Amino acid sequence: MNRGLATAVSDSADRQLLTALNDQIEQALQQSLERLGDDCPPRLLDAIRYVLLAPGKRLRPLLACLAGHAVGGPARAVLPAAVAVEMIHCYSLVHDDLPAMDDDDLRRGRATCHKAFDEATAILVGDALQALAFEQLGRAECDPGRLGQACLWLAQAAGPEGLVGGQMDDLNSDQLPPGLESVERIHRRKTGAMIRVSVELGGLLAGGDQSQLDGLKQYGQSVGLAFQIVDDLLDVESTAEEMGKQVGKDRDHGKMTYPELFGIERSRQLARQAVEQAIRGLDAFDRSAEPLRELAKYLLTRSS
Ligand code: GRG
Repeated sequence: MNRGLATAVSDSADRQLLTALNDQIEQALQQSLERLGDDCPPRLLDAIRYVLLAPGKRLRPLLACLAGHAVGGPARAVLPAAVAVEMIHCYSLVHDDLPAMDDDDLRRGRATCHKAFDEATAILVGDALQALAFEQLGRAECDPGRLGQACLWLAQAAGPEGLVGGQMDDLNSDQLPPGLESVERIHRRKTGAMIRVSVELGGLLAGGDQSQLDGLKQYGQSVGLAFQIVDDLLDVESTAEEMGKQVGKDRDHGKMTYPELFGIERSRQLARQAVEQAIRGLDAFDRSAEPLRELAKYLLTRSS
């Protein structure tokens, strides 16, 4: 995603920024595992490395870093949060792929964790990544009040009222009344909460003030929604090769998705509206928020 985005933006300074952030994120992810010592069993470490360093789009860490840039803070202040959100995201993918949930064999173009290792290891990788995320965030060098707030926001976004609650409702979505309200309620938590909090943490750790954080929250919420609508459309229109994961499963499992409820054209329109709403959240920001605006527009054209 970030390489695709970097080539899509026209301004050369923004292109350079995106390329530099991409490198810093990959480096920070690698470094986050280097401090793990002998008490971490080697097979567990191998599996954590396999999952965390697999070629993902790094959307959430990039959003955190770009939100930090928008409020004028240095990337190094935000990188611990960028690593933390990617760790939570990776744990959720590993658990989602397990036989008890989506039962997938392919993720990021490779065998899923439980296929490459085994189910027990995959469960423990998820557990470990969730704990490591908070350890990483705890290493952020910032005002203790902001750090406490960051831990709280991340726990809420990842927990039973966020990612986990959204996943639970998605698994049981055949018991919910079909319609916009149900589908938005699921996606706001399952996908949206982690995307929104990535943006918020970037702004918070980089020193953003309340009105900046409010604008970033609106941006994060709407970008999360646009991302999910496009993900639903790609599940219908794309191939496993392009996506690096199985496609068409939502329909096969009777999941409540935007194309299922509204058809392709209306779903595309809803995604465009969500992107416009996201960009409006950045009205009070100057040019420094341009990469965030570009990213929101790019989401509509992504093919993986
Ligand atoms: C197990 C608690 C728990 C939650 C699982 C991640 C998840 C919730 C479900 C995955 C199913 C899915 C297709 C969700 C749609 C949005 C999503 C999270 C897509 C994957 O994120 P990307 O596209 O992945 O950012 P990469 O691999 O690029 O990081």
